[in-house]
Amino acid sequence: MDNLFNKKMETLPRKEIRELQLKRLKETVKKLYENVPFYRNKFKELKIRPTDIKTLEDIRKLPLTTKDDLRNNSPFGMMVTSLDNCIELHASSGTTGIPITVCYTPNDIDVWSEVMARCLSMSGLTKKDIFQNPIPYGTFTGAFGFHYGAQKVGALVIPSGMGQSERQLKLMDYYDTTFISGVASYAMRLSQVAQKIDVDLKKLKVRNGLFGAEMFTPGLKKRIMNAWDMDVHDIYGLTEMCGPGVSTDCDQHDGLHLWEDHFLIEVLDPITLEPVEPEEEGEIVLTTLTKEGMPLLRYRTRDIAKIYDQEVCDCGRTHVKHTTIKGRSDDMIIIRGTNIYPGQIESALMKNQEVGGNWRMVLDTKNDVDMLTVEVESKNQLSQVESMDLEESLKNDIKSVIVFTPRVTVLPPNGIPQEGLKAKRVVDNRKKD
Ligand code: DLL
Repeated sequence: MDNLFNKKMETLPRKEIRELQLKRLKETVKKLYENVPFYRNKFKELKIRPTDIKTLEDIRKLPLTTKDDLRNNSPFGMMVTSLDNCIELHASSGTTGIPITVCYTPNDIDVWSEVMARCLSMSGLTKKDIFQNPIPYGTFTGAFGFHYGAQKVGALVIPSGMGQSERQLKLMDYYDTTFISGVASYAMRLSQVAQKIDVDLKKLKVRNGLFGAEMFTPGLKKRIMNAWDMDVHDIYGLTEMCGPGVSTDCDQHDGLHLWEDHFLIEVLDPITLEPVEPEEEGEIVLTTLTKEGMPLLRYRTRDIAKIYDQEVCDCGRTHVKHTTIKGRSDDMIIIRGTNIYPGQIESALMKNQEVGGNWRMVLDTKNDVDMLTVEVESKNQLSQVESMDLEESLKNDIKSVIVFTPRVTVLPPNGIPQEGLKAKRVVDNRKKD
């Protein structure tokens, strides 16, 4: 209970959470209807008015919002307030080249700092910590979200930015950094660099890490914990909501608490768009409840998870918990009739202690048959025979989760090219008809 940043709100009885959500949902709906032509038109198509929202269940009457809707109204068409009232802009680049742009009012920044402070406190951050933030400071939301939240907790923030892994490790040593943040795969990359330059991570003072921004399986989490000898928490978020700060796992490490006073979660079947049964897996759909700049109704995240049907967690928090994100529905690949999520492959790989930090799936077509090759770095340099043995055993491990046998290629440490901020787990070179 001592790591609650905002005890009143984090332990608010569920009945009161629901009352607050309904009040805020009604306000959000009214604002959007009055100010955003996109939503007004949708309401007209669906023949609904803001006053039709009388209960939380009525949310199902409201239109869904997709990434394409945001792109079609880019950059500022979905805004509720004028840019004069905004003080910061962030964007996610995505794959199509049209960025999703979000502008924040001063209150949006306050709320973002608050939810981040809750996530960081939940992960063990206190004002005594030296907090190193190895994420690029730019239009990506990651660095600023952590920065604002850590300052709100009162920690000393080192805005070390992205890259220059050797420098990051030297700063950790020089300033006795105790807490680090980042993109999940970067923590693993740093540990590989440490091994290369003979830095003993266990001798550093780093004892806590909070990572996210991409698929983060329990297997990878355990890896990072062991490599650094630290406690690791998982943080989820997306630019469209605020950035990082939507949810984080508490010390129970069995699900991420989502801040329901600011975000309303639904889990829908991605095909029928109907709610799934309790504790069934589906797509997370989020509605902002307190956003001023660009509130969104029923935003389809494409992220797959399930929520636990639980009133109060052992940590004392009353906010709903969801499982780690299994993957994005658009990352799911179908090969030889089998649906595969990259997370399934990662879970199989991470069980093997000889596997290093990076891996990817490469798909191509040979004689009109889809082929899957899993490329994986070994932890240490291996002989040819050792590599072949490892390939054989990984083939079997992967086969047990995806039913058919893929090709496996073991590469030396750092053998997989690293581009961009987030790890690219799927390279699809298949012939498209
Ligand atoms: O990645 C915000 C963020 C920064 C979160 C730093 C956590 C830490 P976007 O670039 O808009 O924002 O990407 C959002 O990343 O829809 C998920 O698919 C994925 N994602 C984010 N956090 C997690 C996580 C930031 N903990 C998209 N586990 C989301 C799995 C995650 N996937």
